[in-house]
Amino acid sequence: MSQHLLLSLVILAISPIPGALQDTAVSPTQEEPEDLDCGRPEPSARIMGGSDAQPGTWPWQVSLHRGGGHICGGSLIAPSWVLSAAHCFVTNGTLEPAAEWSALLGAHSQDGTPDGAHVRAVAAILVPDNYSRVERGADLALLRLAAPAKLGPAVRPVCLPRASHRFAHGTACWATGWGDIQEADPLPLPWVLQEVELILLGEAACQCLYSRPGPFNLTFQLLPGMLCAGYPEGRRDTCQGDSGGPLVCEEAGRWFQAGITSFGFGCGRRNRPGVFTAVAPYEAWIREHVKGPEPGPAFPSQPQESHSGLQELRENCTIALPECGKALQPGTWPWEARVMVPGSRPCHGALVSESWVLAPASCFLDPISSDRPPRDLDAWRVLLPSRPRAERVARLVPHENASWEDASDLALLQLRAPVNLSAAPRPVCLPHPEHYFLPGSRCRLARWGRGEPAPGLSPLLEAELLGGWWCHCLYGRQGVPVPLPGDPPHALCPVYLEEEEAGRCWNDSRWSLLCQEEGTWFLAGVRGFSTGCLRPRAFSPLQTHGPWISHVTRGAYLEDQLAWDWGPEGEETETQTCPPHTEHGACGLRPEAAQMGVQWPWLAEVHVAGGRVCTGILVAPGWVLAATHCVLRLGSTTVPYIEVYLGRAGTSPLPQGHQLSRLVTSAPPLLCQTEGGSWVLTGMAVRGSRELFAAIGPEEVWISQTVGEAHFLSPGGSPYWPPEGSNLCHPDIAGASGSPRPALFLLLLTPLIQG
Ligand code: 4AZ
Repeated sequence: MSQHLLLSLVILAISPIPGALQDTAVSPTQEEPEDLDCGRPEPSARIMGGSDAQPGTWPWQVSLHRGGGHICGGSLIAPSWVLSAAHCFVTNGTLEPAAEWSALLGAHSQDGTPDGAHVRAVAAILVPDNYSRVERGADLALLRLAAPAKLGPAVRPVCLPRASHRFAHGTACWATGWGDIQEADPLPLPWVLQEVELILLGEAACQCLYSRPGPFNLTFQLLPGMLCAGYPEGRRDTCQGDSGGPLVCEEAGRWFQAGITSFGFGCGRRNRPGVFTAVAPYEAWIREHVKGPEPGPAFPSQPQESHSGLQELRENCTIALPECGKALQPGTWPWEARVMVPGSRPCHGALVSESWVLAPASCFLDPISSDRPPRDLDAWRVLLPSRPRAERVARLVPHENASWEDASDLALLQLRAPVNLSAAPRPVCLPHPEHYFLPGSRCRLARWGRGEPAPGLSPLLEAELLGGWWCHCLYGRQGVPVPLPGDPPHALCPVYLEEEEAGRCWNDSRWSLLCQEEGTWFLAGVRGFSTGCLRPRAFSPLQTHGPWISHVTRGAYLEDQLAWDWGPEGEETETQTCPPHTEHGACGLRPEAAQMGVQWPWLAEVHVAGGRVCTGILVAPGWVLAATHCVLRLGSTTVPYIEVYLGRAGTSPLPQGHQLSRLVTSAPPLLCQTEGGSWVLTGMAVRGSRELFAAIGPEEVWISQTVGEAHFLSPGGSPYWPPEGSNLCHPDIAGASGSPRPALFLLLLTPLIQG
């Protein structure tokens, strides 16, 4: 159900629940016949973030089965009646046949044939006439059992509140069920009933939490007849499969059912508490429909003490902020973990919860004997910031597909004792699978694994995320559609902002990619050894591993997306296809003379802020080479705003009638034609000269490292510039020796969105 709700919640107007439902058929003073004791478990005796219940603690808990398996929870309110949620039984507006359902009573674990448990067929399902969808309220159902339940220590009814019953905000109540323990993470065998303590939130607090911007622009209007319970910080909650089950609160030794688990946005998310159907407003409806010779449900009057102690607290709207991903200063990462394995260099990883560190599996597993996990964990230590002593390691859990080359080179290490989280250590935030890191997000690289960066290279390298479309086209799987925002991308491409300096490359290093949203850092991706320098590189997105990490750790800090301005890029990806890659030999060819206009198809106009226009050369689908002196003002190191127009070189009119004073600041490049007819970029004009050219040849390594797709024509393996003595280009010009070094800029193109 949570999946469906991810996309379907809409703004709803407050509408009162129909009068009949608010009417109380019974005056608050009327007493029940004492024939049915309720709300008292035998004195002996996930949900997300909960724990195993003790047998007999919640004897009214019912499991509703269809097709042989648990679907929803319910509560026994009378020997022949179970209360549950309407949405469990209504599909596309149609009530499912009662005959398909059965009720399991008195069960603790659902593995095998549970002791003392028994099954009853369902004879009838009743749903309020005004029920349509969970988020419109009235999400309750009554199930009449074909035969009364056998009451005993493990099977007893719960007390129902009268319409006048008030449960105070801030009351600690309990929800129970066999539902998922996290989003899309079913309760593992032996399926022991889970319990979780939840705080009742007042209407104002709940509405305030839900009105915070969140994934998929979800807004939700809390309606009369609904209540919320949970925590602003999330982490403890009901989840899929708990629906229909009870939320009970103890008053004077009796347990009253305050709510029926109905829905929520996801499970355990920050500012998204669980939403329940309030039971008290439905007293009249329940009384009206429960008929028969058996005793009906008990509605004891509210114990005096709890009623009189009730003060209507004014709730303040306390929004929870992320608890993960806060760093006082970039680079001093409070989640930085160094795993010390005797005999090896430290392995860099990241703290993802109180007890778990994520790091590359290849730090710990021997690729040759990968089926033999290390046994000497006793000697391993984890160093965390601001911790006086090293932590000991209890367990190593490699990713099930851990391999050494790819995205699943991941392992989780459990610390022997959880650490107290504070400013440091503090876990990094992990993205949910649907997280969409916006193009242009500010990111940084952090050490990952054992690799050491080249000496002198700052581990604080700043990067900006390339749009998903470009990243996909540069590195993605060709022929596979560009993933839409909300679908996990195949790759994340940071473009480094700092200038490369000769010799300082990121060889021999693994890196993790941290991206910031609203001051909160997410571990967005990881990549293995990279060769080459600062060309944008593909990082494997971590978001696809979120479910595995949260399954193993049961408490990693998965955090919702915090920046929502998707901009036009979101829509763009839908229709765009990647440009065809340069085919071998397809570079350097000029169109037939007959074709109009474009004489030199690789030439581009580079428009620099301030009115300068200079010549650029298209060297790969996304890359234009330009002379530094054209792009940068003398003495300046900041790159100005640049627009590049392809397919024209100083001859075409400016777009949209803009007037620009054109000052062409660099002369055309020097091109030589090879014997095969292709034109080869041989030299760039030296600043201020129209005759002197700096040879491109010595820059081949840099260009090819930065632009993977640049095509170097090298017949017979020799460099592309003509051999000495060639009559195609004058050796004095083409030869590398003695000519000035060109100062070049590579411009990475991103599509310009026309307004
Ligand atoms: C469900 O799908 C469901 N976190 C129940 C409760 C919640 C979310 C989903 C509340 O049954």
